[in-house]
Amino acid sequence: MTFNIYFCGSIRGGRQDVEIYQKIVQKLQQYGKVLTEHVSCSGLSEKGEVAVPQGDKSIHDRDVAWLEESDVIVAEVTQPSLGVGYELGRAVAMNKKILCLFCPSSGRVLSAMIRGAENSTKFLVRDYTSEEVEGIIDEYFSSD
Ligand code: 6IA
Repeated sequence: MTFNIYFCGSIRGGRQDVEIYQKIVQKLQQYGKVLTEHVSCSGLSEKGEVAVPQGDKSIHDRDVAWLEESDVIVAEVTQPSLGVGYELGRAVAMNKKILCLFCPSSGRVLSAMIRGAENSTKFLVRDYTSEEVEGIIDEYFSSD
């Protein structure tokens, strides 16, 4: 089965982890259509200003529509981002399947509102290293 996959990653929260976003998105593309491939685009800066004639409201409304259309949400949650947290809250309210990926070697401690949402069924949180992340994604999609 191929999925509609919504990938979440920090934009205005900071773009430090864009290389790992690219690795994750490339892997996810083996399993379906990544609706939000632009999140991993290295040309997109923290200001999120790469040709945005439409403005923030249309970005929000389009992203919420894509969340509705998605089968699975995969979020890289190491770099704290208000937008990613908001997307995850909306996705929980929509009863979507969610995989959060966190890199402990960053030295950060994940928000309790994300770590604490893990329920072993629809909302999973996986700690990863860069070498492990593709295997974690394979395991997630093969256990479906
Ligand atoms: O608060 P943040 O900016 O860090 O939120 C990041 C999250 O919100 C991502 O997972 C995206 O899905 C969503 N998001 C935030 N800004 C944009 C955006 N900006 N476009 C699409 N989704 C966004 C404009 C860039 C575009 C013209 C390529």
